[in-house]
Amino acid sequence: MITLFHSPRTRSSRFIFLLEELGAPYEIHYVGIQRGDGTGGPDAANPHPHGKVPAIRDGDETVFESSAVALYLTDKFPNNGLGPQVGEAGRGAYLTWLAYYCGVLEPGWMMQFANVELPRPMAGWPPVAESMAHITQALEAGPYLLGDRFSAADILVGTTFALFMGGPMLPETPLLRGYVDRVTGRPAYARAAAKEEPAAVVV
Ligand SMILES: N[C@@H](CCC(=O)N[C@@H](CS)C(=O)NCC(=O)O)C(=O)O
Repeated sequence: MITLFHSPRTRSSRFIFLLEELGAPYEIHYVGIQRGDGTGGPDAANPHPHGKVPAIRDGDETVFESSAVALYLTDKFPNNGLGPQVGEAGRGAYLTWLAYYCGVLEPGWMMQFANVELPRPMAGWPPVAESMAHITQALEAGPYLLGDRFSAADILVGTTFALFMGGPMLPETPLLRGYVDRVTGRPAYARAAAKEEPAAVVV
């Protein structure tokens, strides 16, 4: 049984989506986090060393960082094919997109958001325009990052695009709209959305 440490409307939401896709046995432990508006704070029940979400527990294992959690889960629950396994075609691209998401896309966006510029050889990632051109090229061949195959990498990237598309960080294009609709139109996404908030207690 996987325990997902989750806080509503955060980066952990997409792991309910992934766990639903995988058909994995899981429970959600709802935890508080420090929010952007200054409310909330770290929750003693959360095993994440920085009080963030997502984190998962599987027996004695604790896993955090979105890309690591995605890889751990798709390796552990391979049946629905959400991530190419070791030795399978597409494994290299899959690992690359998972690392690209957290090591290239997110830092680039955060730098743009904060209006910070690092000299290119110092920053380990290209500017957003360059990474978006790379992603666009992959999706044009697509329809998913791995071509025909929907994977957990699309859950990370597609749900992030769903949040930011149309805003100053991510102008909407027909290609991105189609991609986001394909990802968020999946039945597992709707099932996950129903579990996003803790069930209301009836008194
Ligand atoms: N790189 C981490 C980022 C996790 C993260 O920053 N999560 C936010 C919620 S979206 C959080 O927990 N913030 C609370 C805090 O920073 O204390 C990952 O992708 O797992």
